[in-house]
Formats: sequence, structure tokens, C-alpha cells
Amino acid sequence: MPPTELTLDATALLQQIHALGEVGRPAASPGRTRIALSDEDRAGRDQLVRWMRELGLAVRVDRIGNVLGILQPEGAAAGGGRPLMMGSHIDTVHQAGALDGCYGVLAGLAVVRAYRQAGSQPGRPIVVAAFTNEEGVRYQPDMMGSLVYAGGLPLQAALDTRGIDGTRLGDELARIGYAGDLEPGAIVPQEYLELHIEQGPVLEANGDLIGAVQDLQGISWQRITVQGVANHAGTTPTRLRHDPAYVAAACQVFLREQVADADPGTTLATTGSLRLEPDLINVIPRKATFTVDLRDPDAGRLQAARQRFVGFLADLAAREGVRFETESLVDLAPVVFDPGLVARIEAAAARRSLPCRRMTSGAGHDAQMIARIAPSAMIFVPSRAGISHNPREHTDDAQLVLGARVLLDVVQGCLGVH
Ligand code: HGY
Ligand code: MN
Ligand code: MN
Repeated sequence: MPPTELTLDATALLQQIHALGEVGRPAASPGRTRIALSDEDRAGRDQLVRWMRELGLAVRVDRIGNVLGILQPEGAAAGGGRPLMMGSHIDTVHQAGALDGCYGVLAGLAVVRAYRQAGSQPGRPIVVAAFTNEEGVRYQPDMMGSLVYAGGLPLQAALDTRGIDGTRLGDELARIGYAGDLEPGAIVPQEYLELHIEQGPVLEANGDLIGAVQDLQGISWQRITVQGVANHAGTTPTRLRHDPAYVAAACQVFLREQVADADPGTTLATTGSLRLEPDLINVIPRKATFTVDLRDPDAGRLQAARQRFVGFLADLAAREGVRFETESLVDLAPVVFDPGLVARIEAAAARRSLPCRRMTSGAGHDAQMIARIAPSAMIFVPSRAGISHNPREHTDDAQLVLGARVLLDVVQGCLGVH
């Protein structure tokens, strides 16, 4: 007689989170780095595939390198039907924490393990997915593997993408041995669930343990190139300067004071990358290249912020006598997740008397792409001090286990135990 409630193997989950966190972490370093399609990413993928195979999952890799572990029910439960998909990513930013993305993928394995250890079957297939290049730090856009999977970016365009290091994505994918043969999106899930750390301060600040993520804010990424005139730092009067560094700095002030701090203060603006050339102490730069990451839950506000910024840049460039170019890398509208799945997450938390809050995701996630092809939702757990994309990223083990338990409850509610 199958059990009415599956048991989560918390020890195995935490062990795998720790073990994967060691892949790409130099001995003396607090953080790990597994940039998409790097040798370290390959090592993380190889480890994940081994764990998938240990659980008896059929492993498929698609043509953009997404890794899918498939549990196909047998016997009476093999009633077919489209799979329930859980997933996230295992590529990281530079010097990352151990949880971003990895937690959701390994919790998916923990759900499969619960069925295996109970000798039970789900009523439909389960797919655990690790999507390629979620972080988008080497190749833009981010969430690339899931975007291709959802049909939002042509495969060939993704394969031909040039990285910030000049490499071609398709070549690197082949080099690490993950240019698979499955057509991206060939397996359309009936629903998609992603468990993830919040990466922000909201849950912790409010004493909540579970976030039922109902929507995800819009994201705009632009790369700005400003061409000025290199000149001598000591002999060039200010009035004769055409200084890209000054333009880039003025843009930062504008983005903070006129965009991020403006009412209602929901737009976030970040310059994460700034490069000056020739980058020498006594030379007025000839060129500045910088990125602008804008986020807002409201599509109209996001587009207005984007336009106001470019308008400011155009006026400033004319006054400073410099030329500029803007390259759009990402322009994603906000996404609303499936209300039915969000309600299931809340109900699962309530059954365990876990304080739960409906919320918006500040970060981008693969779920926002898969939501284009299937009902999707996310479960968040707290991040200590809201820190992420930083080796100090941390969530207490007990909180990680509770999040995975809620995921298992929701999956069990969708698939049953046979
Ligand atoms: O940029 C993001 O929000 C995600 O971490 N890729
Ligand atoms: Mn992530
Ligand atoms: Mn991330």
C-alpha cells in the first residue's frame, strides 16, 4: 500500500547542496564560480548527471544544453500525461553562493528520491531540469536555456551568441560535451515549479518562511558604448574635453537620483559592468562601455524609465561632444504566475503552519520563461540579510528543508502517490 505522505530525505538534499557547492570553489575561496559553459560548469553538469542516473532517471540533453532528468512511471501509474517539471539552473555568477539555482534543481532530485525510497510512483512523469546559462553573465540574455526551451529565442541565434570573452556559445557548448540532440521544448510540461532562495530581504524581514511567488518583475538590460576623445589629463582644459568617463558617471547619478529614487520608487537601476579604455591614470578615456540593468514590476514604468534614461544620455552626449550607442540585451515584460499553483503552495505551507507570503520576484528566473508554455509558479525560502550573488549567500538548513518539503507536498498533490 503506497504511503499517503512521502518522506523527504533531508540529509541527502543538504549533502548534495554542499557537494555541488564545492565544484568550482578554489580551496582558499569562499565562493564558487561556474560561469556558463566553462570547465567548472561542465564539472557541475557531470556531477548532476551522475546523481540523476543514481536515481534511475533517464537523462536527456537538448541542443542548447539543457539537462533533463526524466522519471517515467511504470506499471499501473504509467497513465501517461504530460510531465510535471521542476528545475532551475546550476551555472553561477563569479564568486557565487552555493544555493542560487542549485537548490531548486537538487530539491527536484529530492522529490524524485522520496518516490524512489517509498517504492512509489507519481501519477504522471516527472522532469527535473537544469537550464543552460541562466545567469547570462558571459552570454546574454540571461535565462537563455529556458528562453530557447520556451520558444522565445531561436536556437541558432542562441548558438551563435558571442560572449563577453569573444567565444561563440555553440562552440563552447560542444567543447564541454553538452550539445545534446533533443529539440528544446520537445517535452512540454503540464506544470512547472521552481524552488529558489529569495535573494532579497522580504521574507526574513517579515518572519516568513515560505514565499508563494505570484509574479516576477520586468527586466531590461542595455549595453552602452560612449566614444569620446582620448587626451592628456594635465593639459586639456575641461571645456575642451569629450570625456566618456564623465558621461558614464553622470549616467550613474541620473539612474540613482532620477530613476531609482523617483516616485513610486519601484524601479531598480544597476550598473554592474563599467570599462574605460585605455584605462590609464593620466589619459582622458577615449571610450566607456557600461551596462544598465533596470527592473520594475510594472511594464509601463519600466519602459518609461528606459526611455527617460536614453533621453538623458542623448542630451548629455550632445553637450559633451561624444558619440554613443545603446545595445538592448534583454527586454522582458513582467510575468504573472499560475494562480492555481500559487494557491497550492500557500495551502501546502498552511498545512504545515509555515508563515507564508505572496510576493513578487525581484530576480529573473527560468520560471518566467517556462511560464510561456506551461502554468508555472515559484516557491521562495528566506535569504539571510537578503544577500545573494555573493559568497555570503545563506539560508539555514532547516529553512532549506522546509522549502523542499513544501515542494514535495505540492508535487504530491499534483501527481499523487501510486
Ligand atoms: O539577473 C537575474 O535576475 C538572474 O540572476 N539571472
Ligand atoms: Mn537563480
Ligand atoms: Mn542568480
